[in-house]
This record gives sequence, C-alpha cells and structure tokens, in this order.
Amino acid sequence: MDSTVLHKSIKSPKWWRTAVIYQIYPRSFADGNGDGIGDLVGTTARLESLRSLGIDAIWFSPFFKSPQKDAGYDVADYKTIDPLFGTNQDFDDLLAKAKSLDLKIIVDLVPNHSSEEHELFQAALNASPGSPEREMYIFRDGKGANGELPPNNWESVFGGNAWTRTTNPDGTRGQWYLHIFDSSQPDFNWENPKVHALFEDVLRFWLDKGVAGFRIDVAHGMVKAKGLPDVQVPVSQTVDDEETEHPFWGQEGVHEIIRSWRKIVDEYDDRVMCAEAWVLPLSRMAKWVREDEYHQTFNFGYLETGWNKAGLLKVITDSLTEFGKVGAPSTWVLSNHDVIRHVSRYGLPGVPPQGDGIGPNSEQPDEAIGLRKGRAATAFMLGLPGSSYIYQGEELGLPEHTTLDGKYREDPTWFRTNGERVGRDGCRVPLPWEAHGGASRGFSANGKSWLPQPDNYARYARDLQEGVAGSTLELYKRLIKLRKVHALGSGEFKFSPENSSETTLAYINNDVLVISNFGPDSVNVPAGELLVTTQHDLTIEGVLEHDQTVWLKL
Ligand code: TEU
Ligand code: CA
Repeated sequence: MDSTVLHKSIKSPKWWRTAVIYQIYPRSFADGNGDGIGDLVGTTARLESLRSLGIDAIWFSPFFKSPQKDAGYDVADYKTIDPLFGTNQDFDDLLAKAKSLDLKIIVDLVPNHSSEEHELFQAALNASPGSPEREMYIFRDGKGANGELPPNNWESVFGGNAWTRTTNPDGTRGQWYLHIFDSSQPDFNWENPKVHALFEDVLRFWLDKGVAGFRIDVAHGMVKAKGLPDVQVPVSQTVDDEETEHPFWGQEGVHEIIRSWRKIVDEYDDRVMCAEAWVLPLSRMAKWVREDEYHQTFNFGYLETGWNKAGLLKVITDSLTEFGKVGAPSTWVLSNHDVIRHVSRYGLPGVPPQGDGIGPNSEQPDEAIGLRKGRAATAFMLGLPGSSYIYQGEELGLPEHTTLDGKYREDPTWFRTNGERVGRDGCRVPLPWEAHGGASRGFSANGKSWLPQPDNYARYARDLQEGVAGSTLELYKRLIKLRKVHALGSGEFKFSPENSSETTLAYINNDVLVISNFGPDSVNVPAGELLVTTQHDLTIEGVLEHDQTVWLKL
C-alpha cells in the first residue's frame, strides 16, 4: 500500500458523480391501499423519510404494467404504471412531491426483454415464422428431425433452458423463442431497427416527464452473437476475464446502442444512465462508462469483495484507477434486490452464489456480528469518492429473511430449480416502519404484506431508531451528512499507510481520515476530532474495536 492520490478532487462535479442513490423496491417499500403490496401512493406518503436520510436521488425498480412473473422485470407496457402500483397520475404526483423535497427520481429501463404479455410478443406468437412480427423477438426453428431440440445450448440465468417452444394455432409444435431469463421474458431482437425505435420513444417519454435518468437492466445484454453460437465456456452469467467473448453478454454491438441512447439523454439537462452490467474484471466494466456511453455502472466487484482488508484495498485501487482512466466516477454498492442483504452475508463464513439466497435449511447467519460488520462496511463505503447506492432497509440494518417458507416464494429461480436455489425473495420483504404498527409493522395499514416479515424485523422498525443515538438509521444519516459537509463524493482520496496496521485499513479523503479494523483485537487510533464511529456514539476513547469503522477529522 502506498499513499498515491487515487482520486483528485473535482471542483464542481455533476450531481450524479457524488450522489447517494437510494433504491426503492416498490412492492416492499410502503403500501398505500392495504392490499399488502407497496405502491406509489404509499411511497409518496413516506417520501419525507428519505429527505431526512439525506439521499440525493431514488432509483425505482420497475413499476410498469406487468404480469409480475419476475417482480416487474417482465414489462408488458413501458409507458404505463401497473395498476398494482397505481396510475400514471400517481407517478406524476410522486415526481412533483419528490421535486419539492429536492429528491431526484431514476426509473428502471428493461430493454433486453419484455413480458410475454407485451402486445408485440402476443402479435409475434400469432404471426407466422419469418413475419415482421416475429422479427421483433428471437424466434428460431428447433434442431432435430422435427425441430424438437432447442436451437442451441444456452441456459436461462434462472435455471433450465433459455429456449421455449411455441405451439401453433392448429395445435402442432412451432418455433422456439429465446429467453435469457424466465420463459415469461422473451428477448428482443436488437438487430431490428424497430426495437431501437421502440426504446428511443420510451426514453423520451420518461425524460419528458422529468425523471433524472435510468437504471438500465442487464445493460450489457441485448445483442446476441451472429448465428447464435453455442456457449463454449460453462454457462455462467458473468464474463470475468479480460478477453473471453460470450455470445450474449457484453457483445461489441451493445456499445453502439448505448451511444445512441447517450445522445438522446444528453439532449436533456443533467440526466444519468446507470448500468447494471455484471461484468468483471473492473477494467472490462469500465468500457461501459466511456465518455459517450453510460454515466456510471454498479460496482459489483466491490459488492462481492466482502469485509476484508486486502480485498477492499485492491478493489478500491482498481476501481478508482480503471474508472478514472475513462473519466467516470466509481460507484459503490453493498446490497440490492438480487443479492443477500449485506448484514446477512457478513454473518456467514461463506457467501452462497449470487441469486441462490438463504432458506430454512441453509446455515443461518450470525445476526449480531453481521450487523456489526455491515455497519462498519457501510461507514467505510460512504467515505469513498464517487457515487454510492443504498438498498431500501439497509439504513435500518435490516437482515435478510433467511427462513421464509417455500409457499410464499415468488422468485422464478425457486420455480425453475424446484426449490434447489431458494432465490432472491429473502431480500425483498416489506419494510418495518412502526414496531407496533400491526402484523406488517406499518408497511400496510391493515397488516397485510405480500411476503411475511420475520419476527426479528420488530427490532429494526424505523420508529424505534428515529432520533435514537447509536441506531443504524442515525448512523446512516450522520454518514451521509458528513459525506456532504466534507465533500467526500468529489474529494482527494489516498490510502494512508501510516494510519493502517496489519489488521486495519485507513484512507484519507479531503480532511477526513477513515479507519476500519478487520482484525479480532482492539487497536489504538490516532488523536483527532471524532466525526462518527460505528460502535459507540460520539465517544471513542482512542480505541477501535474489532469490526468497527471510525471517521476522524484531520
Ligand atoms: O438482473 C440481471 C442479472 O443478471 C442478475 O442480477 C440476476 O437477477 C441474478 O443473477 C439472478 O439470480 C436484472 C434484475 O436486477 C433482476 O431482478 C431481474 O430478474 C433480471 O435483470 C431480469 O430482468
Ligand atoms: Ca398496495
């Protein structure tokens, strides 16, 4: 470790370069009409809580018209709010209130696939092979004497085959269509200019409404290799070396699409596109955020690093170096709706593969140590320069629901693997707002909730933490506030070898020294004005205990 400056301070950064962006998973944030599913009216009523948290922007997971086979990532109409969540008017009202609270709104764009219920897919099913309707999606004849075998060996991310065979109107078997995700999510054919036109129109529709930008789902998908060749390497959802080509992840042609979107987005003032691209290593990920492409991309390398000193030292160095080379800010993220909540990951000796989840038969996390490490990890993350993402509930220290009964599960992963992989529902459970707010703890006025909360959620309810010194909620508020006061999002950043030891890692961002202790023993910290610490409120007495982070003013 040396003290090279890895990030230079930026004088007047664009808002998204330093923003703390809060992810709302709409069906689990707040229910306004008592059906047990979160919605826009419920969310609008709770918006002040996000203002007080101090965040800059909200990214909403999809709330568009959808049969909800993949919790809304199967979109049937990109310009209409699903009645489950409300109306387009409810969205306009939400946007207006957010604006009055100085909160920006980012919406989710799902361009790789639609729902099977999208009118274009229905038209394709009802049209004949080779027709313009079928050309909107990826239909192929099967292999084998009677077309009974799928066109290639591609597998669905959720398990099983990535192809489903259609049935003709006369009952005979027909062509196959491609779905990299669930069979209810047919992939669009991005070779077709009409698909480009469709999404350009969608972009403008939401930009004209005044959203601050888009989170782009499967942002490195869309284009498939010519001829749809078999996957050679074992089927994996990420490309994780420098060179290997993959027939459906990170094809060169995707960059052209992004450039065309960037032109549209740049016609508007100060909007942003954030890419969900599970691509590693970081040098490869950085190609998605070159000057004329996406503005930023979720740093999944950081998310996967875990609570360990050497790993964080490396991933931060690589991130700031690689994103720096292309002039993009790095982002930092620990949790989202696809991964086990980070406090629960840190409570386990090893982390299950992404998307697998934790079920009643799995090893159970240690809740106390997980929370402790989780708080320390968040404090370490929020001092870094760039933009940070927070997933709803983590500001409460909320753990994963790790014992959810199979009968409640909705993730397609659960169905497609016959329960072998329990899937992602455990991180999607509705939020506890009030400890004594009925069976769903204030999520819904009548106690309903589409997934039941585990008993321990009572301890994490927001009202128990509001204004309580040392609570996770107050810790997040303080970190986000200090981050602004000291301009850490755009700060000059370097590691601090002189303040690090064998078990601690220290960095300096502007005038703030951040130290985390990863080891089992307490260590002494240098004198300095205490700004925040993750284990004691306001007093520290010069000692940093295990799994604790402290911010000191230099
Ligand atoms: O995820 C894309 C993706 O590749 C993974 O995060 C995937 O969800 C995970 O590996 C499954 O275990 C995005 C969304 O974030 C996710 O919620 C959707 O299910 C998926 O796209 C399909 O739209
Ligand atoms: Ca509702």
